[in-house]
Amino acid sequence: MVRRASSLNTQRLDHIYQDVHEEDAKLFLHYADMTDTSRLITLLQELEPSEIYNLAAQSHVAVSFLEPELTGEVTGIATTKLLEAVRVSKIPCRFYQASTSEMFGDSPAPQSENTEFRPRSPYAAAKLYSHWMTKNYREAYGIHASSGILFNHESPRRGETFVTRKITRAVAKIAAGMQSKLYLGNLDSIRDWGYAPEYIEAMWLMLQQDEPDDYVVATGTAYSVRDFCRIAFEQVGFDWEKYTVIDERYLRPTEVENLIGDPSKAKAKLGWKAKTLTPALVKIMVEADVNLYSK
Ligand code: G4F
Repeated sequence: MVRRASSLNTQRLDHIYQDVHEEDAKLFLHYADMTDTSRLITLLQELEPSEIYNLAAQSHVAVSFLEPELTGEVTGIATTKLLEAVRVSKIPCRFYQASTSEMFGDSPAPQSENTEFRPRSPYAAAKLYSHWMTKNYREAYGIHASSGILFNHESPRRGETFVTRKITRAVAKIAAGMQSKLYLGNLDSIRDWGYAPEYIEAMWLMLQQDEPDDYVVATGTAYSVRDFCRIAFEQVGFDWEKYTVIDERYLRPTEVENLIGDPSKAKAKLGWKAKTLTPALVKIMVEADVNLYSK
């Protein structure tokens, strides 16, 4: 689904999009908006999908403090609209909900499917609502609905305002003489950063199971924002401390300090295990940005 905008914003799909006849297309984008229930129903009736992946969200945690209500509408209530569309249309499709490690908030690490949820942002609270609604539609209506509780997953296609891409892009621009400093907020946060393509495979695996369920998807390893920054600058032979400046604008009203996943269940039931750990991920992302900016 794609939202209507006056200028194109689908650049990250350009590599799979082809301007060919609908029947030959690998990817077809349908105009729809997650806040429009009637459109969700007509689209489902038209397509009769076998699988639905709900990744729609206002997904930036810091922005959710500025736009809490919109975040609640799109990241929370819209999931119910989509689940309702599935229920009333009676199409026997499987449903994936993109839940998130942010739902754990300040619960002690490592976090598993049995860890208490203690959300610390409007984004996390909205995602937790969607998580519970997905579980409720599974139990109440027998819908094959699963939630993937994904820890941070990154790639060269990551949006530029998330910390990983902000860092790797800055490293490449500094190396190319196009930028002088990198301004960051909290360097002490610990995250469990994995490689997005592998996480997509885990999502798909969840919908191939006979029974729907919830799964943590993570590498099980921990690095701080400071570590990520240091490793990224090392890729181009620079000392991160010379270029990185703390800027209070990037601090959040409440922070999630420590997210480290326990992916044992995904390994046991889905046969899934992360192959790319954080240092290798940093290398992939820095190389991609160096290529981009050296051009
Ligand atoms: O890259 P981030 O903005 O990602 P965050 O908040 O962990 O959320 C991401 O991962 C979640 C999965 O756990 C997703 F659900 C969510 O949609 C999103 O994809 O920030 C990571 C950490 C935070 O602790 C933040 O405070 O980096 C810290 N940070 C420090 N300086 C910064 C910055 N984050 C951003 N975005 N920009 C900074 O300048």
